[in-house]
Amino acid sequence: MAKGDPGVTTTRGRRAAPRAKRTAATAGGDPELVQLLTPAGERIESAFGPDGTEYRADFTDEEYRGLYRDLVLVRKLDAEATALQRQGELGLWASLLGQEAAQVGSGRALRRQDMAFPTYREHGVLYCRGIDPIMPLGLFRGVDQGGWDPNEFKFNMYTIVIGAQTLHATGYAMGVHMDGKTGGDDGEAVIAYFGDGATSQGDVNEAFVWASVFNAPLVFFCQNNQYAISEPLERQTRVPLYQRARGFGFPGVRVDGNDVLASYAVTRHALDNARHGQGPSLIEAYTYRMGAHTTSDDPTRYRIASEVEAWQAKDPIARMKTFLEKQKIADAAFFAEVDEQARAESVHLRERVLAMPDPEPVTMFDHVYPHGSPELDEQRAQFSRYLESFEGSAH
Ligand SMILES: Cc1ncc(C[n+]2csc(CCOP(=O)(O)OP(=O)(O)O)c2C)c(N)n1
Ligand SMILES: [Mg+2]
Repeated sequence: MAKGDPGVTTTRGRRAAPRAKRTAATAGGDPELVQLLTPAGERIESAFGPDGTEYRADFTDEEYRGLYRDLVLVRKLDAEATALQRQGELGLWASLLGQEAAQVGSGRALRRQDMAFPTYREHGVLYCRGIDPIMPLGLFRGVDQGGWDPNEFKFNMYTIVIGAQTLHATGYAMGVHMDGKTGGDDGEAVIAYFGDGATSQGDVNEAFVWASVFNAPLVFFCQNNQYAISEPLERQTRVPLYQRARGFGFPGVRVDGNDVLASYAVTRHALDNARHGQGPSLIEAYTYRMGAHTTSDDPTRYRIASEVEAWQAKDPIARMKTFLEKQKIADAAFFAEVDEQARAESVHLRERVLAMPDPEPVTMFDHVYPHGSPELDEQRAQFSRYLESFEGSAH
């Protein structure tokens, strides 16, 4: 890792973790889980992965506050989108509630040159990539295809087909490697997001094989939120998901996905290994989908309230707030200011969603190919004639 980056070394201005040597194991945590911030907001100095890698993350106070701000903003924007769907303004919404730390931690660990391949739930990563959060709302409102330029933001389009983006990411990462863009600190790494359910897909297993044997600079980032719609984790696997990596020939690690600091540290480490030519790895971010699968799902049909309550106690934002308060890194005025920013941004988001114009039906042909095609031109003309055939048509 480059000098001066969070998660590397303790340099001037950075707040070192508390002196006492506490690791995940000594803190009474799960030794299988890399954790740097407990649900009670207690900071752990370092934690070890299954291959003995030591993970630490030292941030400046400003960086800690920045991560907290990201978490709160992302949750608020997500809540606003859910409300907009309930009021009929979006066709559907896939909420990230509960998964903010996994997404903000990994999203902030990306360097500018790194490329990300999301599913349909990565609104927090999208936010970290600097994309206007209005963009996915256009997609879920059904008025555009998402709208952002994947090359400009180094964030591919949302992918609904489960697991397909892991193959796209593998091909892209193989290209990065063949173009000689790996090997140094300025090398490019690629990250592919997917869920626990996706690990049962053929695409994902093929991606594992190809990435492994071609040494692709790729981080497989699995958010294990315990469910694939109504299917619980035990219907996907008999072993912890991170252990699957070993059979494909690359390292795997399980991180506390509700811990933004550990999610950052583990992802940064894996990305840097990839960019230096050390090949792929798998991160299993152990987390929980606090809401419904999407707004068309009712989770009370297949899971019990006590399970949700148990995860509520591991909330990613609450533990960060407790930590910032205890360490006097942030005061009441800061928390109030963040809340106010989140409120103002969500109001602004709502206003812009309501103002989104409905597209002309014929524009659906516009973005199929960059330069069109004769066949498509004919289809467009045919469709236009059809629309014009209606009495009183403005077309
Ligand atoms: C190839 C394919 N099969 C089925 C579906 C329907 N489907 C949409 S989401 C989903 C569950 C995905 O679960 P998981 O991978 O755990 O991701 P999560 O939604 O929990 O983030 C399924 C089966 C689909 N979109 N694509
Ligand atoms: Mg899932």
